[in-house]
Amino acid sequence: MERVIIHVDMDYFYAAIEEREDPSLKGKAVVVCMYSSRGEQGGAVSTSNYVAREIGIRSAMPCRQAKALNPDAVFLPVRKQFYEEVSDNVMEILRSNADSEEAFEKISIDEAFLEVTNSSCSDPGRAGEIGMRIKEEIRIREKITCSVGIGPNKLIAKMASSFQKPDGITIVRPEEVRDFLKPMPVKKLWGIGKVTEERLAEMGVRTIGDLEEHDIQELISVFGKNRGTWLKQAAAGRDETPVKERTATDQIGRMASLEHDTRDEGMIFSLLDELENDVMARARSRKVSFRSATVTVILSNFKMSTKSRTFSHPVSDMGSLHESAAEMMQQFLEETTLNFRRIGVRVGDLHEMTGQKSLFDF
Ligand code: TTP
Ligand code: MG
Ligand code: MG
Repeated sequence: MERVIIHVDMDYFYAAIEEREDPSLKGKAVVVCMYSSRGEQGGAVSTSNYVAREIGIRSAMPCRQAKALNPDAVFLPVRKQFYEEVSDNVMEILRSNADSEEAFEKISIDEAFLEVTNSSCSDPGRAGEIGMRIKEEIRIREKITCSVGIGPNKLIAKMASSFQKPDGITIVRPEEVRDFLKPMPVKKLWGIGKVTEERLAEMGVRTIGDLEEHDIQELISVFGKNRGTWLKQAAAGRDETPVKERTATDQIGRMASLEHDTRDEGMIFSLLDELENDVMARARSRKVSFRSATVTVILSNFKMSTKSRTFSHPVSDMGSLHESAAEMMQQFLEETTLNFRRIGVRVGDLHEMTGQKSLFDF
């Protein structure tokens, strides 16, 4: 049975909540700013509503620059905890529309995947009705809007939800996947960052269609086996990753800030080592092995990205964690030219190590 996946992303989330709380903001340019601990001068734009976007105000832009673009815009400080409460409510609505409690995956404060293969009888049209119902429920209960994407996998659903924003719904049927992707610039492919985009441009690859037709051997020689193969698959709209909840109890993780924003590999990798040691110590005391490792990076523009690796079997040794975490961190460094602000490591898919001897015992 062909899978049907829904991706939901809230529209201008933080600013939408602020508009809801204060109706006098309606129609005005609203900019939500993250003022760093280094004082109001250092702040960056978290998000802005669509009125503010029309005059060029964007996430991650310095607040000072946003003020220069529109001195009359309303500037508000981030109220993260409050937004998280709204997020929890929205996530409950989404989870209740998934095939099962487990067929749900929150991927950020304002977006999630839900699988509806069963409840839609594998019919994208019926999934569209579920999508409309979700939009309605969120609008009535939380008084904010969202955009919905529906596709045969997570990659397509995610890209579909940003196709029509705000308040949109986009259905991409399996037979439409190719035409949907083909004309888009490669940077729109979920998972392609600036560095990859630039390297592909040097190879004459501009659209996802170009990428799909490109010689796989050349992609592998430039990007390595994993990434090269992934690029080719993704360009064809193929993605088999399951919708799977990452619950906090099934994970052990730690995050920390670098002393200052930096790209210095010495500083980044020594903090990474420290975090790995901490995570390993906690895994040992809980007597668990793990099957996945995740590295999180928050960049100087506050953008957070994560990468994960799944091992073929549960592991419990420092070497496995260290090797995969270092590799992921190296990739982050290659994919962006920005400084790093915070980094984190976590292990997941935990397995109890009862009875059996483990590497720890040696
Ligand atoms: P997004 O979903 O990327 O953006 P958005 O919901 O504000 O707007 P859109 O309608 O385009 O989806 O991010 C969700 C929230 O995360 C956003 O409201 C604020 C926060 N955020 C930051 O704090 N910094 C950032 O750089 C980005 C991109 C988002
Ligand atoms: Mg959003
Ligand atoms: Mg989002």
